Amino acid sequence: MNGKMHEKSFKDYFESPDFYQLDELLTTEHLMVRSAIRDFVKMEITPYVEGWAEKNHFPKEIVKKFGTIGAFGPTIPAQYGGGGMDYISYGLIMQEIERGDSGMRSTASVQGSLVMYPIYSFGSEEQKNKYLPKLASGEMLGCFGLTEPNHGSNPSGMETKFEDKGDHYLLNGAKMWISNAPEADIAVVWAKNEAGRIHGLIVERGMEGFTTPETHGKWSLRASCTGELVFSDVKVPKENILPGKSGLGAPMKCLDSARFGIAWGAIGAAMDCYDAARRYSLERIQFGKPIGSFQLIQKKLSEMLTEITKAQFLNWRLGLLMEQGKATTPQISMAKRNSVEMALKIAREARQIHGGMGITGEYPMMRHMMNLESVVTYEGTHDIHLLILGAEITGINAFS
Ligand code: TGC
Ligand code: FAD
Repeated sequence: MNGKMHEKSFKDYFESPDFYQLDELLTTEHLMVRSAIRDFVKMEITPYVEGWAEKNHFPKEIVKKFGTIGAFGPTIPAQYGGGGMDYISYGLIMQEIERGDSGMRSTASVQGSLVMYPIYSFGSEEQKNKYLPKLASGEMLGCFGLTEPNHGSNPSGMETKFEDKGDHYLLNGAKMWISNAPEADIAVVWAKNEAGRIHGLIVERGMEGFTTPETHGKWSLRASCTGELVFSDVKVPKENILPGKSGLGAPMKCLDSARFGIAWGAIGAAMDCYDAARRYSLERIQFGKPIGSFQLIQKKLSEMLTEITKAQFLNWRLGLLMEQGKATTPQISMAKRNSVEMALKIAREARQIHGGMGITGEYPMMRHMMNLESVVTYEGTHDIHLLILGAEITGINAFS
């Protein structure tokens, strides 16, 4: 099915707030990248996304389109097909895509941060040349398998394992809640060897014993596809192990990059809700006046703009720290946690400003709100990020 079959005639009037003139801190390249992705989202995502979400449809054709506009692996060097851009550009791309839909941003951030990043950072030269250009162009779609049915917040307990069989590895186990899985051509899978050490393996669709059943019944991220990865005696060629890093630190390093993308992305969802509420408050007349003239509505809008502005600055500073290689995991946790909580609150308030109309797909808030319930859970739940911060503050790890 193509996008047109799910088309609804939505006109996208989005205008982004820049209350503290943060744009002056962005480079010409940043502004160009943001404007290109914003135009793309207005043309290719927002007119259709309500229809996709309503029908729980992942528009596979978006993958090649994302490849064309450079949404996959923006920070990966150009020699491997990436954008060779900085982290603020990456953040802005995620912000604009999630302004359209969190599920669309999931597709892009999994491909860039959780598939291309580990292959680029821990892969062999052969692996980089084989996979990265195809992933960057959207010719290939990837997914990242860390979470298991019995191990979500505590991935170090994972049960998926591989044995060295001389000329290949034999992989057994299962991963759950994996974005892109049902449509992915490859999976970066984290599994333990005989000694209990975690390694990354590249598993390709078509390998015998490897299946990717779809997860049905989601009320969230309905335009994104989610599934399981099931490994039943899968023979993985030895050249498919990522040689550069092992241990839990390897997948966690990928998550640092992906969580950074979410911190920016969630602001996009918040901006979309705020902007819709601002416009509605000027159009909707009650008691003979626009509802925007009532103090309680103005309070809601003022608080939304304040929170968006604070989050924009936190992310911008984090982008610079990422660029300098100085950003820490707790700093990233703070930004991810702050942005998603802020976006969820704004989605709820913006929905209220729309009254009854707010519960329909005529406006984006309910879809963003439902999507954000996944965003607040994946890549570390809200409380897990709180505990990562708590450990940083006190020096005491609440997990152990
Ligand atoms: P802990 O003892 O803290 O650490 C174990 C080892 O890992 C190292 N490490 C890191 N290394 C590099 N970067 C990081 N960010 C790291 N975090 C941890 C650490 O140094 C240690 O290494 P070593 O050599 O000393 O052994 O681990 P713990 O067992 O206490 O677990 C806590 C932890 C960190 C796993 C937990 O805080 C956590 O983050 N849980 C959340 C799990 C999670 O985020 N899963 C995400 C799955 S992927 C996903 O959701 C994709 S959704 C994508 C989409 O659709 O957009
Ligand atoms: P649990 O870990 O079972 O947590 C349940 C509750 O217990 C949470 O509230 C949690 O905060 C709390 N809790 C757990 N431990 C503690 C503690 N020590 N102290 C206090 N509270 C605690 N994973 C992937 O690997 N790849 C993907 O692509 C991917 N995509 C996803 C897409 C979607 C739509 C969703 C919903 C999830 C996805 N995930 C993916 C999985 C996601 O990362 C996990 O859902 C998340 O890490 C939480 O794990 P869990 O669901 O098992 O919850």
